[in-house]
Amino acid sequence: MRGAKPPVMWVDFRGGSLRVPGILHGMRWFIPWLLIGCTLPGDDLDGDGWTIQDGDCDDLDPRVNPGATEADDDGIDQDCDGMDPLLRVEGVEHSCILGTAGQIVCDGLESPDPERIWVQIASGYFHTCALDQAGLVDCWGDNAFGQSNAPSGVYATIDAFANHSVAITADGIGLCWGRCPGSPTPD
Ligand SMILES: [Ca+2]
Ligand SMILES: [Ca+2]
Repeated sequence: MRGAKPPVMWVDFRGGSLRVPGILHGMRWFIPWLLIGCTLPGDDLDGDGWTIQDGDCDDLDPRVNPGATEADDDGIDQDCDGMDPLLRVEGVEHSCILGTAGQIVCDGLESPDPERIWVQIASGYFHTCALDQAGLVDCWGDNAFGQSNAPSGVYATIDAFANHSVAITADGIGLCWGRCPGSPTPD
């Protein structure tokens, strides 16, 4: 019989079937995509066991959720902690991570100014220094030897050792502060 369409159709959606009324048959391929935009926080679209409510920061990618293993420097925040790590440094009882977006987060030591874009980081035993995109250095943590007293200036690169810090200025001059080699009681 001509023109006799079934009253409903079914399309696959999120592991099940979705009933499509006859009047919407022409749209049946678009309906699942339309519904993705209307999902609730309790939904788990990518089936990784984590919902947006649980902290899944990309519910269309099952490789991304708070339980995922982070892969460094790939432009993706796999574990949803707000950071894609570029460099990890470790001192005594503290560690810091420099993210690809220029943020620094430390554990066991305070983190530096979140408003600045950091490009380099180095840790000594109990202190850490970082260089920002303007070439300014900040050091924090233990300062018993002055290792956190970064001289003001514009720097090209920095490094940190047990109880001293070093840097090369934008003009190519090497500097050391703290318990430097050559001092009466060097590291
Ligand atoms: Ca999910
Ligand atoms: Ca990553």
